[in-house]
Formats: sequence, structure tokens, C-alpha cells
Amino acid sequence: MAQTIDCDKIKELSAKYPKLKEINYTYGTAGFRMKADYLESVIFRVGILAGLRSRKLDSKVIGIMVTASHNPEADNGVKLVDPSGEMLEQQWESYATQLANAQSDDELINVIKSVVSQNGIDESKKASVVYARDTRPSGPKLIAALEDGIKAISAVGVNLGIKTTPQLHYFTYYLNYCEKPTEGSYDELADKVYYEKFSKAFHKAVGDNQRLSNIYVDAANGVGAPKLRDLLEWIDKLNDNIFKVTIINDDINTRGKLNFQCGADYVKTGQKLPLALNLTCEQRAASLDGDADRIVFYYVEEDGTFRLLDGDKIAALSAGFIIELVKTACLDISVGVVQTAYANGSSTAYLERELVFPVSCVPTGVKHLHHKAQEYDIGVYFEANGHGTVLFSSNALNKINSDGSRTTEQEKAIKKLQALTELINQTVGDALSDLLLVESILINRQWTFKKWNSVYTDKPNRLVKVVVENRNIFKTTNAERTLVEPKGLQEKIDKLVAQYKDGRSFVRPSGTEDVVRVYAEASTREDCDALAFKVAGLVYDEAGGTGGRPSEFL
Ligand code: NG1
Ligand code: ZN
Repeated sequence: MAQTIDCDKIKELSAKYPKLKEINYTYGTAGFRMKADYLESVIFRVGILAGLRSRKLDSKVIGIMVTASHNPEADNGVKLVDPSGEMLEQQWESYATQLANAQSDDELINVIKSVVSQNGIDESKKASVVYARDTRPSGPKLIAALEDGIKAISAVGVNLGIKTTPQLHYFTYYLNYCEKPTEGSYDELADKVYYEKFSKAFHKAVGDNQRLSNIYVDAANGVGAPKLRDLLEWIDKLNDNIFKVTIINDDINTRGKLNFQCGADYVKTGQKLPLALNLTCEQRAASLDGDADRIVFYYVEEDGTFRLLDGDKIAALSAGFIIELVKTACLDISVGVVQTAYANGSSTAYLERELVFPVSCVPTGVKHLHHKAQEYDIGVYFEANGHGTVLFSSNALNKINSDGSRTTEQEKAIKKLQALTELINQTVGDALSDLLLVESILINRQWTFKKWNSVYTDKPNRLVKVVVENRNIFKTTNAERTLVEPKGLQEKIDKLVAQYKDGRSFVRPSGTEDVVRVYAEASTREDCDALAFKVAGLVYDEAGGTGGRPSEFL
């Protein structure tokens, strides 16, 4: 007999995970994210939602990732992945929020019934879910709650164990659109298909070029460490003399180390080296974040100055390389770049004026970037913090993969483009795929980090957090660059900005932390810091700053 949603079973299991009454949950820019202790009921309910989503989409496999990315170790989070490997559809984010906030088991059943009826969900359909987690100590307990949620909604769930976020995205896509094996461990398969794909593509992309010097990779003491190690083994099996990597901050077993004074966010925000790394001026390094979906690169100058090659520099490098190949191959393909307001002003100017790309600015959050990038034949998107990828549309893929009579030069360019379409994770920004992308471009160009950095000079910039009583009173428009509320605050910010040459500053509430973020840039470091701390002080004083006014605020 066809199975239907069993309310008694849901209630019985839900009773194990009562909602914490005082908390109001929101499915934000990166799903639910907060202290792990507050998440059990939410994760149980996310399991239920995934089952409903799978039924809605004709039993396609839905992915669930349990991670809090670059957040402190005590935090955790969860996000849903649609069958194509992309982020959950927006309408369903509000269902997630409604489910998470249902105060009682009866209310939970009512929300489930309403999602079912609003979406015409056929309750008798099979539901299928895959899930994975990062290395956080709270992971296993939350996975147990998730499994109860999946059971409650009578879905079939497969545990992939510990994976990077991009591996989970890619494998969700793989199961839906490539192959759904009937036997064998999905956990091992998810690793194998990933390593095989990216190691082979890397070899195609580097071709016969000379390798570059060793690179240190700070893995934030997270899941990126074991996964990068495995990936490198696959690369070495094909050619053990093309990519030399030393992984540091690779301790995933000692409590308290994850993201602690290391990782992409620490390096980007502090604009300094992570723990356990001393660099000389010839050396190259990169940092991943805790779930390996972000990466930034860096080096130090002869005089010790730290130089960051962030997401904006990765966008400039990859867009520049791709457009050159497209032109050499004489392909009629449009290439565009998508950024957020956090992109350095110099990067936007370089892309628009020197490389003559169309550049769009969208609100923070990968889904906004991803969707906008899909409007181009080839869409390059990177957040300044190092999260991003390059999307190839079916039109671009058809042209790149079509036969035709070509000169040797054109043929070479086409082959390189083909390799890039395989090397770049199409489902989501991926630190490991991006590491290989950057390295393959640098190998092709035989560029040092210094040469790469010289394509444009970053404007001094600063990001400051302001703790306020209620960040929800901040409302923005114009891709988050203008405050609409609290009323009158934007005019005051504008007045401050006008005092500094090439000044720019904006304020928005974070979607992942309980803070308001202030960004500023200006033509000198002193001006930039003065502007950032004046705006931060203004926000603190006029919009409910709390927890003690930081001494650096002006
Ligand atoms: P919030 O907390 O909304 O600023 C941060 C990053 C985003 C994005 C998300 C998801 C900055 C300034 N913000 O969002 O770009 O990566 O986390 O992880 O880097
Ligand atoms: Zn991350």
C-alpha cells in the first residue's frame, strides 16, 4: 500500500526534540546557523522538509549539509540542497523557517499539512535524501536528530559521513543527473567520483606546462584537510610532479582548533597570516574555511607586507583567462562577472574598464550571485571572502564542445576551455576546485602570486562588526548598499563618506551572525580606518549598540 504521511509517527519522534520556546529561527543566507545546542529541533524538522521537497520534485534526491562553515567550533548549522546541487529554492526557505518555529508538535503537523496542500504533494511518492556533515564535535548528535526527522517523514536517507560542503552539493547533482548506483557505499562513492573528476580535469587544464613552486594550504583544522590530502593523491597518481602542496592546520581531532586563528575567514578579515605559518617572500599560501567552500591566497613581500589574493582577485584571474581563450577560439560567447557590495572598488574598475566585462552587483548570499551568473553564457561569480565559481550555460557548453574546422591555436584554446568546464564545480563555490582552477591558470600563464596581484591594486578596506540590540531593524536597498531603515542613518553615513577621497561605506545586517556589518574603503589606510570606525560608532550610537562601545569606534 502506498505510504502516506504518518502524523502519529511524526509526533512521537518530534517529542524527542522539543522546540526551544524563546528562540526565533530564520533560514538565512546560509541556512540555519547558531550555537549547536539550539539546533536539534531545527535539524529534526529539516529532515522532514527534505522529505517533502523530494516528494514535491518527483522523488528526486535532496541533499542536506550539517555545517557552520567558518563559524566558531561551538556553532553548527544546516542547509538544504536542491536536486541540481544548487541552494534550496527561495519559497521553501520560508517553509523551513515556519517549520523550525512551530511551537508545538500539533503546530508542526499543521505546517507540514499546509506545505503538502500548498504544493499539491503526492504523499504516496517515495522520498530520497543524502546528508553529510563537517568535522564539528556536535555533528554526530545533530545527524541523529536529522535521521529521526527523515524517518518521521518516511523518506529513504543515506549518510555520506564527513564531506566538504561542495562535495555534498556535487554528489546530490550526481545522483540525480549522472548515475544512481544500486549497491555499494555512497560514502566512498561520493569521494571517488569527486576526486576522479577534478584530478582528471586538472591534468587536462595544466597540459604540458611547467609546475610552479610548493603551496602551503591552511585547512582551518577542518574537513578540507583530509579531503585535499586524498585529492592530491589522485592528482599524483596521474602525474606526481605537477602540484606540490603542504597542508597545515590539518588537526581535525583536537577540540577547539577548528577555524581557531586560521582559515580563510580569519585571514581575509584580519588580513594576516594564520597560526602555524611563517612565510618567506618566495613562498605561496592559501587558506580554506571550515567546510572547504571558500579559499583565499596570499604571500608576503620582501619587506614583510602581507598581500591577500581574495575572491575579487580570483574572479579577475579566471575571467581574464577565460575571455582570452574565448577570443582565441573565436567563440561568440558572452562572459559576465557578478560581485557583491563587498567587492573591492579597484576590482570592479579593473573588470569593467580594463577587461571590459559587464559587472553586476547583487545582495550578499551565494544564491543571489549564482542566479545572476546564470544570466550570462559564462558567469563568473566570487564573493570577496573567496566563495565562488564560474558557471557555463548550455549555450556555452554547446559551442565549446561542438566540432568544426579550426586552426591549431583555436583548437588549443577550445581544449583548455573544455578542461575548465570540467574542472570548475558547477553546483557551488568549492575551495578545492577553485584551488585547482587558480593553480592551472597560473601554470598556464607561468605567473607568480606577485604577478597575479599586480593586475590591479586593492583599495584599503575594512570590515567592522557592530553588536546591536536588534539587527532586524536594519533594512537595505540597492543591492544592500543603501540603508532604508533606521530612517535618517544613511544620510549621516553619506556625510561621513563625503569627507574622504574615494570613500565608500555601507551598513547591512549579517545573515549568519547576530551583528551589523560596516564596510569601508578609501584611498589610504588611515582614511579607510577612520571612515570605518566613524560609521561603526555612528551605528552603535544611533541604532542600539550594545555590549560596551569598542574603544576603536570613533
Ligand atoms: P553575512 O553574515 O550575511 O555577512 C557571510 C558572508 C557572506 C556569505 C555568508 C555565508 C561576508 C561579509 N559575508 O554572510 O559573503 O559567505 O556568510 O557563508 O563575507
Ligand atoms: Zn564555508
